[in-house]
Amino acid sequence: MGLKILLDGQLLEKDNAKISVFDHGLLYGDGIFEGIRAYSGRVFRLKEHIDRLYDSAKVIMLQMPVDKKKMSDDIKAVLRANSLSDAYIRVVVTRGVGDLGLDPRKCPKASYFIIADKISLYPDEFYENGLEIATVSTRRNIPESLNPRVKSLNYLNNIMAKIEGTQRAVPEALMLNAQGYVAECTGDNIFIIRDAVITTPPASAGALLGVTQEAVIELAGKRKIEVRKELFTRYCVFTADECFLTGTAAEVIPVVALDGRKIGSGKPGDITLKLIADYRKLTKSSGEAIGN
Ligand code: PXG
Repeated sequence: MGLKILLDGQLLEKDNAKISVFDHGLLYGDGIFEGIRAYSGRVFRLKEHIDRLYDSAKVIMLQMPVDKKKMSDDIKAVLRANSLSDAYIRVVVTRGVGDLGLDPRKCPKASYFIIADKISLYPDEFYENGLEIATVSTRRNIPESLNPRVKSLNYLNNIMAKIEGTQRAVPEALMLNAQGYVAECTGDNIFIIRDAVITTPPASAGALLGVTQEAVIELAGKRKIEVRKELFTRYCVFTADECFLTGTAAEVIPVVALDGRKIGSGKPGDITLKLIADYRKLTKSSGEAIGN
């Protein structure tokens, strides 16, 4: 028995879960998605992911095919159908089938599918030794064109940056906004720490408002560490004491160098290590039960 995918409300074997070549999600990247994780039979921050998905839909004027409750129930149903308690979940909503023109009015019904699979984790050494990252020349989309807060199916901006990062042999690439301020990485938010104050760019810098980012801000607050959401430049990353990235897949991961400049001691910092531990505890002790 293979992996079961939920497509438009129906559970199907992976090989039978297919969408049309006329789907505008494929033809134009017209759609939205979420990447969510389940830990020990519980979906982490499900409400936050669902809210972000429906906010993305609203911004691109996509009529959601189901309501939030049904979407949440379907996510849990896919996990149960595949007997997964620790998983990576991908929720995709496309504009649906239309004609070859751009006009979304020709797509009468949005499609959605949910994939839940085993999570492929980053190697342990990334967490123990930290990452070396590089700034790439591809700038993050300007919010006036396509707001990076919308988690749209059009990820070419990030993919172009990822390609540059790969050419430079780094596991993550740092993206600046059009003004030259630090925005985020291709699939992760960035934090820096200097003199025990944590700073992360606001979404208005041209970043996705990360669910992990928000969780880490809460955890830092519990430790009474000051957190600021402020614009900063590469200079501030070079001269930081510590740096780390956050994302659903990566969780909290230390960064020890940017563009050949060692950050702080060149090793994962103390506050970063504490937040990694706090985040791991949080993922194991919270979340919405999948049920059985
Ligand atoms: N910024 C961007 C551009 C993202 O795509 C994050 C930040 C982190 O957000 P969350 O809510 O997950 O803390 C993301 C995450 C991957 C991958 O393979 C990551 C994302 C999407 C697709 C793939 O690392 N999104």
